[in-house]
Amino acid sequence: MSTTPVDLNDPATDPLRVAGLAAATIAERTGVPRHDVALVLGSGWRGAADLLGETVGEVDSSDVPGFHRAAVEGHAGTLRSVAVGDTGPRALVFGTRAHLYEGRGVRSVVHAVRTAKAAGCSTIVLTNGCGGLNPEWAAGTPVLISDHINLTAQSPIEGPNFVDLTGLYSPRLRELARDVDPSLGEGVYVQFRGPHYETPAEVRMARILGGDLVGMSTALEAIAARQAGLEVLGISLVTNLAAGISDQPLSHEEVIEAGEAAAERCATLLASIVRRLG
Ligand code: 8IG
Repeated sequence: MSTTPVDLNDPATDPLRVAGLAAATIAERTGVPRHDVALVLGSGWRGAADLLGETVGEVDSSDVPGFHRAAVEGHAGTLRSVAVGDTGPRALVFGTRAHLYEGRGVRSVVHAVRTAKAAGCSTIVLTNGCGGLNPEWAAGTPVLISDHINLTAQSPIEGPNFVDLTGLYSPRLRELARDVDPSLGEGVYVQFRGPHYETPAEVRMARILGGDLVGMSTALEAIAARQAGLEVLGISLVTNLAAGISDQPLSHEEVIEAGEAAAERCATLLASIVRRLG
């Protein structure tokens, strides 16, 4: 089945209306009218979908208004409704995300977040694979996001809407996550546009600015989530040391491998956290 394509970038298009259409499609296709928690699974986190609970419905994202086929290898292009135990939350799992570097604009980047809100969610868990600035975080280490620095020079918020971002990465949910795994560290996530990785000089800059993690997603999504009133948990998987932190050049294959090696730990961690959100 295919839907009429919507152009999110048309100024005449209301992105919240498209999010509403997307949520209605998800409800119809999964048979689940409302969801409680949304998860966006980034590099290294995809295995979590299977561990969360029972998948009760699955939709190809290209059948949902405003979504596109995944651009990156290793990004599954489906939306799943997962029942987390008998009493746990209904989870809406986005196995794909739109990146700014795909060139479809910010509305496209945050469409999943707005769809999650329209589907009834009150919490969103944003995960990603990223580069680490702390040499003690070996590839395969999950890290809680404590705050972010948005270096994309873009915002998902349109018009004079001065949204407060204090406590954006929920202190309550970070505490809950550390309760599940006390070894979890925390860091400031720096979003670059990509798709190229940083130069070593840019990584030094990120460090001077107060960053601990560098990546190409999450910050814009978190901003849209705050605007929507969602409680945000952000977790990064360090899949590589950032450029210049180690003497190794970066490769997408290395990133995929580190993600695969860490998949089980990440999946277990995420499942334990989501179970407690019920
Ligand atoms: I996975 O080192 C992954 N994504 N910007 N830098 C940036 N994004 C990333 C990196 C990285 N690793």
